[in-house]
Amino acid sequence: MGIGIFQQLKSGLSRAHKGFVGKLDSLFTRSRKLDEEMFEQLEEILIESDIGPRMSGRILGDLRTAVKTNKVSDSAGLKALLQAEMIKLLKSPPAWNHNSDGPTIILIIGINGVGKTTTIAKLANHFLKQKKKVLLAAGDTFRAAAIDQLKIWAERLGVDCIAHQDGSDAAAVCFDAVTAAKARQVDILIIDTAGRLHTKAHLVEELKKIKRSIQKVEEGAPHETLLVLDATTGQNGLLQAQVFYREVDTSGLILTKMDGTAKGGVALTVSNELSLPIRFIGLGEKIDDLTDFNPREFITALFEA
Ligand SMILES: Nc1nc2c(ncn2[C@@H]2O[C@H](COP(=O)(O)OP(=O)(O)OP(=O)(O)O)[C@@H](O)[C@H]2O)c(=O)[nH]1
Ligand SMILES: [Mg+2]
Repeated sequence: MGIGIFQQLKSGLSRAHKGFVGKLDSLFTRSRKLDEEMFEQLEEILIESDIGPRMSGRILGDLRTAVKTNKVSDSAGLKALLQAEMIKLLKSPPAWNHNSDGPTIILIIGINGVGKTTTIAKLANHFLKQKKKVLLAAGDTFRAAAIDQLKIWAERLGVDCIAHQDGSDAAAVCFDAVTAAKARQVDILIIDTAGRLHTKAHLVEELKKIKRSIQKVEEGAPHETLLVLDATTGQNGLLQAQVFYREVDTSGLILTKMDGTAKGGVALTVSNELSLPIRFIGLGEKIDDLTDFNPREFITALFEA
């Protein structure tokens, strides 16, 4: 891992570090003995850090066993075991579903305000750095100004953006965008979508319609459908988002605003409860504030930040 990326992770996770590891350290100063009372307080800290009760219970169970097997008797040893346990629970994302015969099409979904459009700009920047040819599509035709927001990013990044007028049919924009992506031989097409429509049912229906229209041009697309979640929402909100998007096939998650949360555990909860890999995390509002997700780097940075 590049030292730059690790530093970026550490500074982006500094609030989460203070919140979570700060609590751990103060517990370990208070109670040096690894007794039942200490384990109970540890479980409380995990729950307060947005690791759900179920996962916290599981972590505690594994920790108790590991403490015995490894004959750990001090808090430093326990902290190391906890760190290892958290890395284990965050499964590494599987290989990216890359389209070798044409554009890789990434559909970005998520409720309003979670950071979809900003993340699309960050992703475009990420792929541009890998010398990929990138195209954007303004599939949020519902919210006034959404199209302009994406166009401005596209201009700044020097990439093209396929857009129709406000209020036009999002599925038609996506159809045009995939057609253009193929004709222009782009490597990556990233599609923005609305986070709010008249009703949730409309939104789900629109996303399904968008997928159908993409598939009319490119079979097997979209290659990745990434659900964007705001890490500051708290785990209940995040799990609600999942219920909402259950009907839309999703291949992975992007957790935004990790810089804004003091509860680092949210990553563990969402990827486990939703059984989806986290692909990227957002660490700020700037274009470079996005990193690939890697469990070991993430947890190490959280513990060390
Ligand atoms: N601190 C922080 N802010 C972020 C991050 N990602 C996005 N934001 C901010 O979140 C706000 C909403 O971002 P948008 O990209 O407009 O969100 P959206 O999901 O496209 O919103 P809608 O189009 O309304 O559905 C903006 O102020 C972004 O700057 C992040 O990783 N960290
Ligand atoms: Mg948007």
